[in-house]
This record gives sequence, structure tokens and C-alpha cells, in this order.
Amino acid sequence: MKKKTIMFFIAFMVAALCACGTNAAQEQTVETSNSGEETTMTAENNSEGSTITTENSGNETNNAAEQSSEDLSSFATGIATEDNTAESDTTEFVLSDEIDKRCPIIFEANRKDVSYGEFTHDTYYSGTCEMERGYSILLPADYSEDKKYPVLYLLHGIFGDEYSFSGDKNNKIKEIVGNMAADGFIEETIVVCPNMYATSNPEQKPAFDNESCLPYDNFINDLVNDLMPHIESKYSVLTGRENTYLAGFSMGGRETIYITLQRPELFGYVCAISAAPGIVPTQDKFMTHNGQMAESEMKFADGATLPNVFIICCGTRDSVVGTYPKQYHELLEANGSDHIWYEITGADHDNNAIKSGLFNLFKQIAYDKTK
Ligand code: FER
Repeated sequence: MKKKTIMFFIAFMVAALCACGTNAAQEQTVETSNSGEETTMTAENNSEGSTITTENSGNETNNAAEQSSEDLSSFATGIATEDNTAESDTTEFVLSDEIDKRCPIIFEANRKDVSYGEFTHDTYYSGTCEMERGYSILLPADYSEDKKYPVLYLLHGIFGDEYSFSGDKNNKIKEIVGNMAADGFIEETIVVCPNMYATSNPEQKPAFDNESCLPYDNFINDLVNDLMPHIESKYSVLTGRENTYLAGFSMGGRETIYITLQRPELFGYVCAISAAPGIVPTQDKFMTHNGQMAESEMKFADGATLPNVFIICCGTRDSVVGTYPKQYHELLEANGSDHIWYEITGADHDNNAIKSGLFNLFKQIAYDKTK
């Protein structure tokens, strides 16, 4: 009996040690181009969740209702990706106005020399939705009322909410913004992640049909009339378009483009990552879209104050929105509306696209503000 207990104990210890090994943080030593000093960086390995694969074909119909709730959650922040820093750019970082396809490793790594902010949750009253609504907010680690900070509003994908980005460690948002600020490229920046489903009916839920998508298109009103005034009154923020940034992923990318075209005077720096279809009429594998505007209307108004930076990007292997972001780029170009378009080689509808888009937005901000 005693022998058995000892054997069991040894087996348990071996199993526990093996489990620890697979989760052990990987230590890497890199040189930061900015300081020339050696920095030890820890890349946590937090990959979890399932991968969904969908065919990337234009017009085939698909019953979205058949997808499980686990599959649906992957729309909001993207298909789960391994925390694969090897896919990141390891070349030396030099600030320029060039696009880097991948976020450099020094900016997405969790570094011991940097203090990162943590997401917290708060609420505001939305007159648009006639109810209290939630948002997640990432304040800099040493946030102080004595300083003022620019703000990035970051919009989630379909079926998401204000926790979609804050709940996914693999998007590296706090690392990218924290590292770029710590290295002196950008100012310390507040990131606000709202719930983009702006409905006054608590029973209404998102789905792949035009009626169910209207609250996403209504978010422009909630953002401009309710959330932005709330953030500007509650936190110590810099205001005005130079200090107000907008970015979004997928459904959030679609609304980012829509809001930017409608209110370009409000946002100086914008990035739409893997933007979903439906700004203009179309039919994809999920639904037939009425469109928010005609193709000829997809442009900035004549004489409008334009964003300093307006990026549209997408992975070359996006299995959810396919080539729709490229079509937006082509339409805007045909309609004479300036923007930066780039493709992220090998990225799917996933965090590789999100990391690349956010990094390049901040890189463009850094370059533009030091000009
Ligand atoms: C669609 C394809 C993709 C669509 C929305 C999405 C509303 C959004 C995907 C995401 O947010 O991840 O046809 O229609």
C-alpha cells in the first residue's frame, strides 16, 4: 500500500513537471535599436482555444447559425493564433514612414524592463442606447492626472463585446503600446475598447442579417455623442484629432472606415484591420449586405479635413473577409480618397493581422508626430 502511494506520488510529480515544461515562459535576449542596450524579454506562451477554418470563396452561402458559440467568439478577436513570435519581424527597427508587414519582436514581447498597464472595466450612460454600457480601458502603468494622454478607440469584431480584446493575451495590445511608449516612439496612450453593438433593445443580438447588424452601424452615434464625451470628462486625456485615434478589427474595421468617412475631422490617425464586408452592397458567404452607402459615395466629402494617417490592411490568407478589404482600398482609390493599403503576408483573420495593424498605426503616428 505504502509502495503504491510512493509510486503514485512519483508519477504525479513527473506529470506535473512535464506540464510545467510546456507552459514555461520562453526567454529571449534581443537588442533594442533605440538604446543599444541588451534587454531580456519574456514571451509568455498563452495559446488557447480552437482554430476555425472557413473556405475563402466569394459567393457561396453558408448557414452561420450552424456554427457553435465557440466558433462565433473567434470572429470577435480573430481566429486563435499561437503566440508565435518567430513569425514576427526580427530585423532591426528603424523609425520611418515605411510599413513593416510584421510587428517587430521588440514591440510585441513582454519585456522585463517595461511596466505595462492593465485593462479595467467601467461604464457610461449612453443616450443613444438609453442605457448604461460597458467599456474596457487600458491606462498606462503610471497613469497620472498630472499628465494628459492621447486615446485610441479600438473596435472589436462581430459577436464581440468590450472584453474581446482585453480577454485575449495573444493580441499583445498592452505590450505593443507599452513598449513603443517605453522606447520613446509614441506618447503613453490610453486604449478604450467599447462594446460596439449600440442597440437600445437588450433583447437584440448580432447575427448575419441586415437588421441585426444595424446596431453596429449605429455605434458612430454612441461613440461620438456618449462614449467620447464620457472618456474626455472622466480621464486625463488630450483631445482633438491629433490625439484621437481609431482602429478596429473585422466588423470593427468596417465601422472604423465608415466612421472615418463620416467624421474625418474627429480622428487624426486611423487603422482598419481585416475590415468586414457591408459598407457597400454585396453578397458574401454569410449574407447579402444592403450596404451603408453606394460605391460612388465611399469617399471623403469634398473639402473634408482628412486623417493624417488612414491605414487599411488585411492578411493575404484571410479566410473570413477574403478580399473585401482590398476592394475597399480599390474603391477609395477610384474615388480619390487617400489612404495607405498593405497586405500582411501569410496572416489569416487573426492576431497576426491585429498586431501588424496596431503596430503600423503607432509607427505612422510616431513618424508623423516627429516630422
Ligand atoms: C460578413 C463577414 C464577416 C459580415 C461580418 C463579418 C456582417 C465579420 C467578421 C468579424 O467581425 O470577425 O459578411 O457581415
